[in-house]
Amino acid sequence: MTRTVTVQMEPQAAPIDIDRTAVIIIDMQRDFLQPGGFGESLGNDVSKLQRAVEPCQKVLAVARELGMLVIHTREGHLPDLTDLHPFKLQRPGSSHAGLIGTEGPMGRIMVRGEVGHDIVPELYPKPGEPVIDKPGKGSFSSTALECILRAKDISTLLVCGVTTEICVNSTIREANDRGFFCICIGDCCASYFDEFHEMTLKMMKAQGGILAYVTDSKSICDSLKSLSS
Ligand code: TIU
Repeated sequence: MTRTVTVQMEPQAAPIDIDRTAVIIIDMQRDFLQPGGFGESLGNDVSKLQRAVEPCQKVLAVARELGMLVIHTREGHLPDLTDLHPFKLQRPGSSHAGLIGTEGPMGRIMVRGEVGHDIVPELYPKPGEPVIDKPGKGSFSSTALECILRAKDISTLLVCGVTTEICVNSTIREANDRGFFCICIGDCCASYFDEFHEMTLKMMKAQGGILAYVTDSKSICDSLKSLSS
């Protein structure tokens, strides 16, 4: 029997088959959310990303209870930085040049295996949940994500994470081009820039949901919970 629920979204409500739907939590890492990491080194107020944590916890709890596929991603690089392209490291003329790989209070910035690279404790993956390590902004580029989604017959993605306009946006664009129906859960995403967050959500859902439909954690949780009652 299929488990289908209708979700309130913009530009319009739509049904989703939860057995073909995955929750993907993008880059909820200390490096972006906590002081002393990559985000703060770039001059950002990292406290602005905290607002996404609790809504993500709520969505995760319901998704796990229903046995949905939950996938986490982490942006970062190999310790020898061989997967770090020169432009990402140097950004010619930028005051932010050369940050990645340097020592910080949470270890080497954006390097796999370091404390700062890992996911914040509140949203830590459960055993069995795939964790995708990616060197870029999009979650499909140079990763096995598409392979995993196809193997599990996933057609719909509920997308959460940070930052809305960078890695969430890149991932949704990649997914959209690969034929996945993307639903961005707005309050489960956050940015260091309020206006970028708002405009990214607006842009995704414009033109009849050209990139993604947009909803919020309450709408998703209410719809999903109707299955367990
Ligand atoms: N700087 C910023 O807003 N974002 C990133 O560098 N990566 C992600 O969004 N994960």
